[in-house]
Amino acid sequence: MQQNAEIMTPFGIEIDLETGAMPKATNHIKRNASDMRGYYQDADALERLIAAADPLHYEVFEHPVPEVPGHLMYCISKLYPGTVGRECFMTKGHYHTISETAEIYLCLRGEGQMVMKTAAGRFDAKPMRRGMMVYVPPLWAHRSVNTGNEPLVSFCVYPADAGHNYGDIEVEGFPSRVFLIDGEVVIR
Ligand code: PAN
Ligand code: ZN
Repeated sequence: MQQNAEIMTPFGIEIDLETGAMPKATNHIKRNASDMRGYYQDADALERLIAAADPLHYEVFEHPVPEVPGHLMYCISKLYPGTVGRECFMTKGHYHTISETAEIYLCLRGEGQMVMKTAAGRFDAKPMRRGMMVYVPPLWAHRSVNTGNEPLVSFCVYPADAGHNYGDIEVEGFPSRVFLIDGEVVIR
């Protein structure tokens, strides 16, 4: 058998499938409203939110593995509910740096949408709710959006060497946004 990767000792860790809590997570990424400047349509509404409380927007909990081919990175993504104007709280969204890498999101809690786009201009959105698995194929940028009133929690798995390319989405954005208008989810 060919042996390129270093031998790693197997491990198991606990994940609470109701809340997404991963007690052994060692990496904790936090994004507040003030980290989201430039992402929402209503920039003034975002500034008001920042001035009022600068609430926590989303968190990612990771128990890292080596970022080399063959390994699988996995994490819990927890996106809080809320709106900026009428636009639902969302993650920044990204392509993978190695763009030919896919990702699986298994939704554990909450309600939302996974919005996706390709560089060539295709757009798609898939609903997220407990028990839904969204498969993000290679080449699709992805952003999760919370349309509900509790945290949107997902377990994500992707190739550990994939990397995150935020710059292209900062420039291009997504062709559609997700709003809550009179209690209805509107993607436009
Ligand atoms: C997820 C995301 C997580 C946060 O783990 O990184 O939901 O979203 P942003 O990275 O767009 O801020 C993932 O897709 N990893 O590849
Ligand atoms: Zn990703």
